[in-house]
Amino acid sequence: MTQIVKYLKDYAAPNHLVPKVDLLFDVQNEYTDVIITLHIEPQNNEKTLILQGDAKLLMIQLNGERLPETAYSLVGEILTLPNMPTVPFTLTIQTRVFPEINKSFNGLYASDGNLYTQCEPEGFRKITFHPDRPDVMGVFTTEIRADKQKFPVLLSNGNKIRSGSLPDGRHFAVWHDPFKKPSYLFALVAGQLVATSDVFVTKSNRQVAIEFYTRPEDADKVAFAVESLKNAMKWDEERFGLEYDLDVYMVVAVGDFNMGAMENKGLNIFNTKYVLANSQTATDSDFEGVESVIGHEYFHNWTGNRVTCRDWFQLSLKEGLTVFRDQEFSGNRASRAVRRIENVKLLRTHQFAEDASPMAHPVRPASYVEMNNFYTMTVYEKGAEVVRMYHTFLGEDGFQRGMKLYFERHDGQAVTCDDFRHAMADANGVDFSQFALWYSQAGTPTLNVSGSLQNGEYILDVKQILPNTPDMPASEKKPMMMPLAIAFFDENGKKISFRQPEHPAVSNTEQTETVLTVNQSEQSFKFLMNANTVTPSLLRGFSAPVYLEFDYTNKELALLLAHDDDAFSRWEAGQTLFRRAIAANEDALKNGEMLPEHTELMDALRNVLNNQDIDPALKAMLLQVPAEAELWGERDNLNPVLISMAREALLEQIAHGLHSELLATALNAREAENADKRGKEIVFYEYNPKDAGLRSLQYACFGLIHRFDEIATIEQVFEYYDEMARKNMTHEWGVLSAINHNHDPKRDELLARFAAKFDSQALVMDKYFMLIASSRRADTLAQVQAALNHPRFALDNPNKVRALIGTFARNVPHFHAADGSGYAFVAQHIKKIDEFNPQVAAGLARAFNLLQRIEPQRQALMRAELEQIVALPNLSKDVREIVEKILA
Ligand code: B3K
Ligand code: ZN
Repeated sequence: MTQIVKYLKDYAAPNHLVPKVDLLFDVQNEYTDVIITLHIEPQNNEKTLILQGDAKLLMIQLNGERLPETAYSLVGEILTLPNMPTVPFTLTIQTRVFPEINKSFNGLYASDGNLYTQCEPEGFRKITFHPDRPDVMGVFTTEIRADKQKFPVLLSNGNKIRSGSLPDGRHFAVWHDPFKKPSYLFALVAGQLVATSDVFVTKSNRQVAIEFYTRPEDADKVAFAVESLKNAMKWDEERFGLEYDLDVYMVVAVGDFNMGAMENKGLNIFNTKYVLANSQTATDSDFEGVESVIGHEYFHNWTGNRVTCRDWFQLSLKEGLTVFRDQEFSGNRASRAVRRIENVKLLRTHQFAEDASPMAHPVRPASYVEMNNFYTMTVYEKGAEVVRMYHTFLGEDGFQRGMKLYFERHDGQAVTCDDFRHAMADANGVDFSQFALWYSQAGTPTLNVSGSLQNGEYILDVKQILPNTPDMPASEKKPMMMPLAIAFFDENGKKISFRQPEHPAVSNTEQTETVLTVNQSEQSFKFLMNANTVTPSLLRGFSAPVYLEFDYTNKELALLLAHDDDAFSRWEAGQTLFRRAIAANEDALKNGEMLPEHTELMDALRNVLNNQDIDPALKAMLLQVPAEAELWGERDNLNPVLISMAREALLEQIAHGLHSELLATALNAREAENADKRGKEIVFYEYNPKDAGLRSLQYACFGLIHRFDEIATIEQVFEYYDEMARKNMTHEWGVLSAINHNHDPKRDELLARFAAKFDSQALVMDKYFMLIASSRRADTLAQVQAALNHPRFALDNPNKVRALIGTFARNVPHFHAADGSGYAFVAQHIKKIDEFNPQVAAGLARAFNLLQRIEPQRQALMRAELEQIVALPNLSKDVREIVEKILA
């Protein structure tokens, strides 16, 4: 089957603009009729109008006159009208859609009897006909008519300008959005929902009504999201000078949603997971997720909605920038340093893996078959790193000058990543032409660095190595421009001051840290300093999204781990020690030898645990061993189960070697968390960043301690589970996660109690399914299969699928089981789910990403499953695109 590939190089400006759109939604029981009136302005005397639509077409009128069917043709999703006027005209089109049977959660769909829309990127065409491309922007007025009892709440973008009753127990509401917007930002919600209201007063003293819509039984879980929104609104005014522009900001929570949330103008629609949180049902990291997604969607109002993308290739223009903004915002929680490490860990675990896979693509993809497949870690997270590099080069003031110019030039427009880059360059008089390569070259660069000290002169040699990717061989790639932040430490862990003789601006200045501009394949940098031994601290703050190679000794790494004042570099030193220890374990396991002892690592960790000056949240991060996917790197012929065993073995070595230190650290953190609560009437331990840090440290330790003695552990946990569960969900989850791999039947009993207690809380049931699917126990696949029949599991609910099947697909020993049972299970569900929700199915298919780099036996098993999938006659283009790339 041939797929239609769209290319960036084929972009052409639209031949018809649609500056005004009037919509009427007539909601009936089994269907909804949609009448759209497009006010069309032809460009360049173009007569042929092309519209996109994938809805049942009932009729078309040109300037109010019905068109005969001979006046147009509809082939697939493309409606061609050949003889249209070359002066402005209106086209009125009626379609019929069936939301109750739409389980793709794309376009207009029903969930729990209510109606919701999802239009980004190309869902508007599932509702009606329109050019449906982001560079065609218009002012929308939307009328909704529906039964008053069944649909008491009727919402769309902008401000409500009229509402009232209609005959037969029906009513209507008319919404008008004064801001021009692309069709992907259109939204409609109708149903039985309650509003939690608040007010935000903007810096220019305008009152903005805040309304969060939920099911009545969830209204007790929105307070934190409302607070987060107000914080985000304030933060954007203070940091970026950006103010909200409508009179109302609405957020609607829905349990059936393909992703996290959607930034529709004035009417965000959210997955319940990122709105609903109270301490009984949500963990600290759930609270943090709510805060950052609420911030993210709000920040889109300027970076995405006011200035949008010219075409979908430019997606990172809004997503990379908005992720950068939400990362900067998530300010309440822990320290900046810890947040930075969390973001880097996410990038390196998932984006680096993507970059090393057949799905690798540049931050601005050059082609796609299904745009939904490109809402990726590369576009979002690497895109945010690209924005961060501008910031690192320009500093906060220079970056803000660039942002200001960007809005001055482009407010109300649909633009490109180049427009953003030009604004950054022009506002600062900096040449960023080489920097454009970040948007066109895929793959993770490697910086290979070496250093030598002679007579007070330290030379740092930097080589830049670019990888082959499926779209481009390394030989065609040009060296990239990136900031390399560095400092130097002496043998006592003190920072060394230095001069850069070759750097005219600062050649006489004593510095202790600097940012180098790397822009060639090989470069040397010279530093003058008074020192005998030098340990460089490189890529500080993770100043560029690259692999860094430097031949540190373990002793040097231990020095950095103990003394580096850059939290990322400090953490990274520890990570390198972990990686080395795991690699050594892997060799030993492969050769049937005794595991090495890792004395330097153990000593370094002991120092970390005993160091009372380290912030608890950072200490928890320092104890985290790299994730499995981080260990795969760019290796070939890999056996993921062996690597996983080597990693598990290290965890057990740490548990045994540092048992008493871990226990003392955990108990101290627990004591610190309890201290200020004694004697107070506390129902639940509430989320706050300080306590969250203390809790993350407790469970970082307990997760290890529980490996010390499985049998004693489960007995103890059985005793104190209720006490912990009474405190809050973070404790309850922490305890359950720590014993989740335990083979004792008491583990099953605790999980069953947990499920029974939270039977009516959908989001907590997701946690139950995650526990089942992430266990390393031998019977996990059987338990996952049984869970499919649990009354609270639903294959058509994306959160449930991700919790159970998605989690299982990341459970390395089980997904990669040598008999292929894990592959078969996931493949079977990809096929089933693809029949009604291609996006969710395509998400699962990415689990097979490792195909080309896995050892031959597993590779054959994986391949067999994938070949069966591509052979399906009705396979969606979403899954087909992913699977064909993996197999290619
Ligand atoms: N822009 C949406 C994502 C839409 C995904 C479509 N498959 C949410 C966000 O990034 O804020
Ligand atoms: Zn976004």
